[in-house]
Amino acid sequence: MTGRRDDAGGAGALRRWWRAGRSVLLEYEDATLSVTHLTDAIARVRATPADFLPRRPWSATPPDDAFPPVEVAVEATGDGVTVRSGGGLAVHAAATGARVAVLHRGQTIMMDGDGGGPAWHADGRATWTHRMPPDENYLGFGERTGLLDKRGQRLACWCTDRYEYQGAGVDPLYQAIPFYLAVDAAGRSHGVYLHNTYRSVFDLTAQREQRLVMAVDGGELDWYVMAGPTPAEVVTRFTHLTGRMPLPPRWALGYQQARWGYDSAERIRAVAADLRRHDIPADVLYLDIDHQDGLRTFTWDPEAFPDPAGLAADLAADGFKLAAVVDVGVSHQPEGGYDVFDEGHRKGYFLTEGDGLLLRHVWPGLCAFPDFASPAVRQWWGRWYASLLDRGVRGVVNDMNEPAMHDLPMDHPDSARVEPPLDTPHDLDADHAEVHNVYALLENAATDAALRDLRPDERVLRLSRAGGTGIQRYAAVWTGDNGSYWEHLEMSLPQLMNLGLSGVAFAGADIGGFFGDCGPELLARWFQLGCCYPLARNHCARGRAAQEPWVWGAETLDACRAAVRLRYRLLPYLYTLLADAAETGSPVLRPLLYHYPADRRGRQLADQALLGRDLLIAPVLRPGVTARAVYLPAGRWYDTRTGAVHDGGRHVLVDAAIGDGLPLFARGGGVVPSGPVGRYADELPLNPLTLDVYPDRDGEAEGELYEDDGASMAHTRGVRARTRYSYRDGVLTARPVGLLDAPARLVVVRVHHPTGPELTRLIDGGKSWTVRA
Ligand code: MIG
Repeated sequence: MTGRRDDAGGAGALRRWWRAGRSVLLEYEDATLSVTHLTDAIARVRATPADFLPRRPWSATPPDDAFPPVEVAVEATGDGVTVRSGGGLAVHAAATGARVAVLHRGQTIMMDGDGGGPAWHADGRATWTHRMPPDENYLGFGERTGLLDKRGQRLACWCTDRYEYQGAGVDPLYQAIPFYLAVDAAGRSHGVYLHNTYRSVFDLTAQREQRLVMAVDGGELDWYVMAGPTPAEVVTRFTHLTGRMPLPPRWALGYQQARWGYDSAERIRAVAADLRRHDIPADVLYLDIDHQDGLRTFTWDPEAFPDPAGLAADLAADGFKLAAVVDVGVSHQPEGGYDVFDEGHRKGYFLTEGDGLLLRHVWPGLCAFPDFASPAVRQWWGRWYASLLDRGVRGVVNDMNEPAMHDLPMDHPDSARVEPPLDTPHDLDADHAEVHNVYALLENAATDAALRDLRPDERVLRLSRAGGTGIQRYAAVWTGDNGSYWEHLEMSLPQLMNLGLSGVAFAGADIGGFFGDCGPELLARWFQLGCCYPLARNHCARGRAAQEPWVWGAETLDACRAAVRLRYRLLPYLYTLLADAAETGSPVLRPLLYHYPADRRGRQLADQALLGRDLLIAPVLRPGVTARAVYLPAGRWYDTRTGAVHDGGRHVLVDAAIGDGLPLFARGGGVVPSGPVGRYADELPLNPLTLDVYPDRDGEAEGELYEDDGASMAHTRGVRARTRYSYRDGVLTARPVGLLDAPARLVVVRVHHPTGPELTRLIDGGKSWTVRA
């Protein structure tokens, strides 16, 4: 490394610059800077005191050349060099220090203040310091504890198994996504993605000095800036860069029941029967590590689960799908008898330490760990998923993939969580310091490739605990081992909203909390909120109090059932949101700021959320509460429980006893599709379709419905349609957009008139139609 000083070395003065392909390269005394426009609104900035590093196969972004060419204008003055796209995204590199300012359409959106810019430190870390304007808010950052805005915090990106995590300050958790969305006082937004898989830290604590520092432990200073100006545009651009999710099966939106400790086929059957008996709609049951033989991955306990295929078939006849857990630790059995270990060992597929295998403790005892950096290992790992799918399993959960491991046996009192040493070698000449944050991502890439191969025309539910940037391409995410505390109920909302802004639209927290004992009131409230999570799964740790909806008596059961039924009623709306996420990356659960970025009163709110554009939820997050204040942004809002109509831009106080159900508001201007409630998601056809029309102040409303067979990959079976509804001058019109084949069926149109009774019409709907209502 040239030009490194004792402590921090900067870039020095600009010597010369030139265009190299689609990049502009700037040579400073002690570093080189590169500026590359990938689209009109996305630019990449890299700086190095040495040579630029080659692209890694686990990069979450495509190679620069994969983007269509962009015209840029370059302008050099005494101050430095400006590279500007036709779309008005300008990157200005200063004449000294490789300090960078970013402008969008003439407005400065990022700035390196004094002492800003890139620096390389004697300890091997590198930092890039930007200005942190006092009125800017910072969201995203993947999966975090705490509230929405991360000003004042220090956030590390390092996939970490947080067994029994508590409180708001715990950091980091399982997902490492070094991305943030910045929103200024006027609501103008931009995003920054730090393209580096080593441990990184965003330091937003220097508020007085107005400094935001990005630090990396290794690799390169390499970041992308995405212009808005709206948060939605930033998220769309970030997911354009890092990928979007394939549409999951529609049933994955159904209620899901799990528990570590459902340890026999009989228990699973009993839970299924209880769900049906108590009239709780449900779609998915989970097999935790309890189904495995000796807790070994990809095996079945022959006594507790003697006939998995028979179990799956019986459950399927009742509308249930089975999902099963996969751990990355492979039981070390040198004496033979466990084919996953035998084969992996023989082929040299496990991580090593010195001359031997890297062995640590997980549930089955000492374990070896696959090296997912190797394409051959990924292919091999993927094939084992057949041992689940061939027995009727239709969902997989990749757990313990941070990777999680202990130094001593799990039941030893001094057993502590450890990590592979940072210098553990991986394939492609990498070490663990570089691979750690993509270890789970690469496992999920293996799972994804295998499932597409094993089930080319079936969408399989995939869930992962750990992951990194772009995990949404492969799996949904749950927020790991939370607890049965009110604080965790509250935290789940900002946690999932920030995940959504970070590209992970399909995610959920364990309903009821994983650790701790959930009581009736907390359970009921958790169902009310949890049934609005993109992924709604009740899950509980082994040995803790049961938390199925029926364990606390009639009142709790009724509240839980009502919450689940509301979700099933809204499945057409939710599925459309998932289709939108697959197409544009838009989150399902959104902070108010997503649609109202300039609204100062709404932008920090973490105790209410938008479910899509047209519904606003205001859950109760504290015990003993029977009413709550709800902030409604500008416009007209309808209380869906009472029919009351409010003008937004202010707070309203609403009844919120448990029996009142979830406070749920509809946006004036929206059309919300819903359907009949079956015992499981696909039991009943969407007939009749109900359209709730909520006119805005001008008497207008709009909405969309996406539908398909809900299960095939290639959309080969049944309908596939997107229909747009628009209401104006008392007439509702349905028009197909893009796709064809909206089926003929009954449609219940309910126009909510703020001044008169609501109007209901029953019509024969087909592809396109018009009705006066
Ligand atoms: O260290 O498989 O987050 O959902 O039930 C605990 C047992 C291991 C952690 C997962 C949790 C799962 C549990 N696993």
